Amino acid sequence: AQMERTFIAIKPDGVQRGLISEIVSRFERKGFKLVGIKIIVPPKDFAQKHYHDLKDRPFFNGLCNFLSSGPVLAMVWEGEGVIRYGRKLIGATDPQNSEPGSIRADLAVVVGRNIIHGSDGPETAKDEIKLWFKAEELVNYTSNAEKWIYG
Ligand code: YYY
Ligand code: MG
Repeated sequence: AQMERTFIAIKPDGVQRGLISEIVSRFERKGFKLVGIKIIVPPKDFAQKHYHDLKDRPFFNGLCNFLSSGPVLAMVWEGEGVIRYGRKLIGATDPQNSEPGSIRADLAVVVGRNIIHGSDGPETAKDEIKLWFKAEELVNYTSNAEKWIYG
């Protein structure tokens, strides 16, 4: 299997709405492997680093204020194709356009409160994992289910 890792975060709205287990279970049941997890309130300057690509957008300040307004569940998930497929599980940025069955479609209504973040490609996955986690916070292990998931 071509194992890769992606950064997934449940934003303060998802945490406050009690959606942690619902969202974690969707990645877990799919067959992806959780290799890092923690809950933190990211400071504003940290949120600005995380969303630096969007610094010229009109919603940037509100977005960073929101991300740092409460606890965020930060995770690293591993699996074959997890970067691209994680984005499919999450759904389109605006929940009004997300495919039914996706997390944002099923659990959110507006773009500014779309409850979850996922890295959008291999480079951002690498950068975001490094920003949010120390190397020693990520674990390497073999799940007994892997031979049944990957054959
Ligand atoms: O990667 P993704 O979260 O799907 O969208 P981005 O284009 O990276 O934007 C990050 C974040 O910004 C989005 O999840 C909600 C917010 N946002 C917004 O509030 N209004 C927009 N028009 C676009 C994005
Ligand atoms: Mg993005």
